[in-house]
Amino acid sequence: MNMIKNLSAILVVCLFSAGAYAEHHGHHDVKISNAVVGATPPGVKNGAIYFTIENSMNKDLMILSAETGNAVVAELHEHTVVDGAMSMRQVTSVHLPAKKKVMFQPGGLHVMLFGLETPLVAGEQTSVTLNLNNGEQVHVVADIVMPGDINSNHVSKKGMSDDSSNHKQEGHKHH
Ligand SMILES: [Cu+2]
Repeated sequence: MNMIKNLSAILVVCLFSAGAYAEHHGHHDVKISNAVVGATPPGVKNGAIYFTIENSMNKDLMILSAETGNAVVAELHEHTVVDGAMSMRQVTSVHLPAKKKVMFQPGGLHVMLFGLETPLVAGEQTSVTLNLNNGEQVHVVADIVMPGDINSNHVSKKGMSDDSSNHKQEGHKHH
């Protein structure tokens, strides 16, 4: 009797964990950190968002597109050097290898915002959503900083990022 009772208890726990896991999947397994975008000078309607994205899953993922409510379009972009001159081009997807971090940084990948609805003001935040090939959406909240504060490590000032606070979920225990 005891054993049957225990087995059913285990079954219930497993079912619950599986459900909770699926529900919060994206927030736990793909993490954004250090997201920044430069403040826009008057009249400038474009911006480039930089961040680090970590895929902690055991399988590769792809970013297929980006979207935002604060610009006409958000595109996945890459800087390239063509004949010694820096240019940028749209990329159709970004590969996120399993268990790896991918840096969106100056001179490389970025999310380009075209046709900003409102200027990017230093000290405020703006956000984009990344659509992954597994159907998950990843929300990127970027701190707007002075363009001169952005370097290859995204931002020269430390301790201003609080990116993970809204991703913490309790009750996600499946030991
Ligand atoms: Cu660009």
